[in-house]
Amino acid sequence: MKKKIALNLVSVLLAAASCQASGANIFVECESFKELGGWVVDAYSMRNIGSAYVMAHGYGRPVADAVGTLSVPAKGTYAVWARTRNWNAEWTKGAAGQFKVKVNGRELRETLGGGDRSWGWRKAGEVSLEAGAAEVALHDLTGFNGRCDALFLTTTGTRDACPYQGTIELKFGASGAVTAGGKFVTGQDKNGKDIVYSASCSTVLVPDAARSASAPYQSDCYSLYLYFPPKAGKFDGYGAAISLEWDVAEKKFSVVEH
Ligand SMILES: [Ca+2]
Repeated sequence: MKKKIALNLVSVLLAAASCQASGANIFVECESFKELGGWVVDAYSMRNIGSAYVMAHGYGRPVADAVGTLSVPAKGTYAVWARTRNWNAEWTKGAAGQFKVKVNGRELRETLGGGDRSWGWRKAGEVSLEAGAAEVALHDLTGFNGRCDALFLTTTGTRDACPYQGTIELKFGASGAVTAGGKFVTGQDKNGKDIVYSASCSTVLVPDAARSASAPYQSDCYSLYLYFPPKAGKFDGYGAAISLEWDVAEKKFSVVEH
């Protein structure tokens, strides 16, 4: 369920579950899987999430599994997170595109594709893995456009929250433009020190000069997305997305938390 937080300050910090990430992390893009099965690569949400995703386009019949290979750095119990969304949530309560994640042929507990319409990390389950290669698969259940962008397996944060979260800072400039920056803890180095990534978006929301200064934003819904460019050998590639609503009467933004 959505809730709103009023933004009255020039700058506001959104504490999105600060984390103490450590241990082993594995990140994999689903569109890079060695076999896509019946899943197709779609780039429709590139502007919002910074990546392509795979989609089970089966005209109502479940499609064949998409299968990828993981390189597991260390033995352990891994929480498995999938970046996905419920694409039909704004029209119906049910989820049309449902799927599960399989690791080494075993289905994980949670059915994915439901919940909120926005893209986010949803927990697929937990699995014990040995160091070395492992096989991961997306197992379609409905054949009706389930979507998955990426998978993240981690030996930390196995209970409640994906550890790949952090803090987003919004800044409202004098011109009405909104910029955002953020810091995310994405792991620990060999000395146990947090690895903190910073990112900024310089031109996220720019008001239309043709509108009045008091109500520069016409549409009522905006999304901000922080993107961490991939670096070789490190887990990264994504930040987080937030949604803003412009209240015309109040002339201020609200942050919509999904
Ligand atoms: Ca992707």
